[in-house]
Amino acid sequence: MNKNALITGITGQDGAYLAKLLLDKGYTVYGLMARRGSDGLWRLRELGVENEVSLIDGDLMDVTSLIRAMETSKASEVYNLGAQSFVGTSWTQPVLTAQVTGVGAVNVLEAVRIVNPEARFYQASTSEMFGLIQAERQDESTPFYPRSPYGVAKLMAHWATVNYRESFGLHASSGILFNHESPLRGPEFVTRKVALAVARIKLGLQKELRLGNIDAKRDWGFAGDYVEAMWAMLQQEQADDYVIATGVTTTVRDMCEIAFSHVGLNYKDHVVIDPEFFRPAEVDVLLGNPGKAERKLGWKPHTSLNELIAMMVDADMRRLGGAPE
Ligand code: NAP
Ligand code: G4F
Repeated sequence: MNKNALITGITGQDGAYLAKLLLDKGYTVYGLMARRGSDGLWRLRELGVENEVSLIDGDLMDVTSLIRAMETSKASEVYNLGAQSFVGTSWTQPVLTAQVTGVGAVNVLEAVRIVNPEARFYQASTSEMFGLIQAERQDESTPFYPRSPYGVAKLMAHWATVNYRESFGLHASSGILFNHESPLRGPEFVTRKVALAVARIKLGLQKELRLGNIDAKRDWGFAGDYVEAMWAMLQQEQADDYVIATGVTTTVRDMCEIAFSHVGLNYKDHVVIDPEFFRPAEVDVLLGNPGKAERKLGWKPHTSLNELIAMMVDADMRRLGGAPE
């Protein structure tokens, strides 16, 4: 095995897990890194791979930097994970979201087409595209109905991936991934927000946790399991699109119950509903059907929501200096 891979979004949650997976498989891993003031390498450091990857300066909005990244990396597999990925922010920064999350994907596809059209391409599509769901369990044939500027931008990127496959014959696949979480999740997303608050409350550092719509339901899996599906898609002879999910949906409320009870607390004593965290349009429920991925990729999730939330709370307890439960 002597393959080169390029990952955009390598400093994000999935980028870090995917980098580790590919390194373990013997790949030489390059990552596109946008210039930032703060330390962007903490996730790669936590997984012990900070010094194993080669970072290339670049930005999804600058196609010339992507062409250079393709030339430098000589990648035969390109994973486009970079995005403005927080749904809430997409209402306050819709144009940036469209540029990074939507046009950014087209920029990567163009760089692949120009520099090495033989390279295999993965697009990080999302269950947010289903939005106002048109079927009780969403699969690859369920119509899309995005409910946020983020969902709209991702839909553009998704169809661009399909279009480059059909127009130019690129080996371009799209993973329609449902929510996936981990101890490396950004603190703005609800599972990590809850895990961090639970750890802080348990250690006496905070008393309440302010949340928005806790009746929303999500199909939550573990990011470490989901990056295996990304890799598997690019190993197929034919490029295609796949739903990646657990097939189980849970309310934010019940997820809170799991997290608080893990450390012997009752969520009802601490959760406060705050209108600030409600969204202009909500995705009420998501529930995926990963049957195609199981049949064609041999992929299955291995981590239950209880295990996942326990792992996240324990990691935050450890980071704060408390003993995990
Ligand atoms: P994440 O933690 O937010 O990571 C996003 C990455 O994109 C970060 O490395 C970020 O770098 C990078 N990025 C942002 N703007 C950029 C720009 N202009 N140029 C280059 N890089 C830029 O997201 P994630 O949870 O790992 O998700 C990975 C991908 O899967 C995203 O595309 C997301 O939309 C999609 N997705 C996620 C889920 C999920 O549940 N996690 C589900 C479906 C799809 P900085 O940190 O330096 O800004
Ligand atoms: O954790 P969330 O912010 O994730 P959301 O909006 O489902 O998006 C995530 O999953 C998508 C896949 O479906 C990805 F494409 C996307 O990039 C991202 O990774 O919110 C989950 C639910 C929402 O219904 C939200 O309204 O939790 C609800 N919620 C209730 N209170 C909250 C809060 N969400 C956040 N972030 N913060 C709250 O206080």
